[in-house]
Amino acid sequence: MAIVVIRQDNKLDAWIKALMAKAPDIHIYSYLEEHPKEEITMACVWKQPADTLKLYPKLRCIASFGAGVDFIFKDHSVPKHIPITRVVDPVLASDMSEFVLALILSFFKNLNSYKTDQLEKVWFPQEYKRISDVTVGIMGMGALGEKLAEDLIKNRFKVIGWATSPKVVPEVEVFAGNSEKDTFLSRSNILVCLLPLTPETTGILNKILFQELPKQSYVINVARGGHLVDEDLLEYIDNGHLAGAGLDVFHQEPLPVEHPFWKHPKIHITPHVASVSDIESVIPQLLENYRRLTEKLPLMNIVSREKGY
Ligand code: NDP
Ligand code: OXD
Repeated sequence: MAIVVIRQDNKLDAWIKALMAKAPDIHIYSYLEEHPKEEITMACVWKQPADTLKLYPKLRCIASFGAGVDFIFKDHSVPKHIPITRVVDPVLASDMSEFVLALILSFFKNLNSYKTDQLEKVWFPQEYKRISDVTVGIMGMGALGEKLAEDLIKNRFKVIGWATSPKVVPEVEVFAGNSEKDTFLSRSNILVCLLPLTPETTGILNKILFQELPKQSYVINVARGGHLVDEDLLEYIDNGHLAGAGLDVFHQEPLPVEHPFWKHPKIHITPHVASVSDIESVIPQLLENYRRLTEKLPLMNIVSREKGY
């Protein structure tokens, strides 16, 4: 039994080093080195190259290094019978919540546009907005959405949520399913997307949805670029219906230099950093699942292949 670590970014070595330090008795390989493929039972992955996962005949668990698993489902070479797990971590959730809170406050305290004014030496006080003036609508009331809701409530925001199934979340009205989507949208002055990317949610942030939002709403997408129809967002900001957007995720990352989002004064861009898996906090759950695999116990945080998240 052994683990292979597969990720194409510059964090490959750091994760392997940290895993080895915490589990010196487990064989842990980088996918880039020569390794015995028939020994591998667990693959820890982040945006693996297509066709890599089918190389391991004894694979029994594919563990995402992040909360999202869309990149695993997108790779059609991934064997269908192998359980897929994901990260569910309080640090990831509180990091996301802090980030979204910062985006919300920068928007409605006008900090984004004052920064643009500063660069042009423009002195132009804008209408003052308070927390009591806005309702935040969270699309996706899962591990991250619920934590965000809790923190926003602590900060005196009115919060509503949307999920596939009904939920009871203290002080938050949660709408469920497509039949309640429009009511949810009509009350969201700030819309935060924290949905998983699935066939049902691809392109969900489009002009039909924007039209349902109150005028001058602000859209925050910290989930996946595939949720957003880029042209529709530009159209709805430029026609004045939306006040702007905070975007952390994009169809293509890094965002291509010629993309119109870069220079749009009402779009605030960050490079997919809203919440990043913390090595110290995530490694124990990866190793715990490896232990469970070894002892043939049920794995934690398995995603549903049927639902795609
Ligand atoms: P969860 O799986 O815990 O929660 C997903 C939520 O979305 C659930 O409430 C689910 O409803 C709801 N949902 C799913 N499909 C639909 C649908 N069709 N209609 C309505 N609601 C739906 O995910 P997490 O909260 O852990 O993570 C969310 C996403 O955030 C990840 O998939 C990832 O893409 C993104 N992410 C982005 C990061 C960044 O840095 N930008 C960092 C980490 C994650 P129900 O509860 O009823 O099943
Ligand atoms: C994740 C991410 O899914 O960082 O965890 O995007």
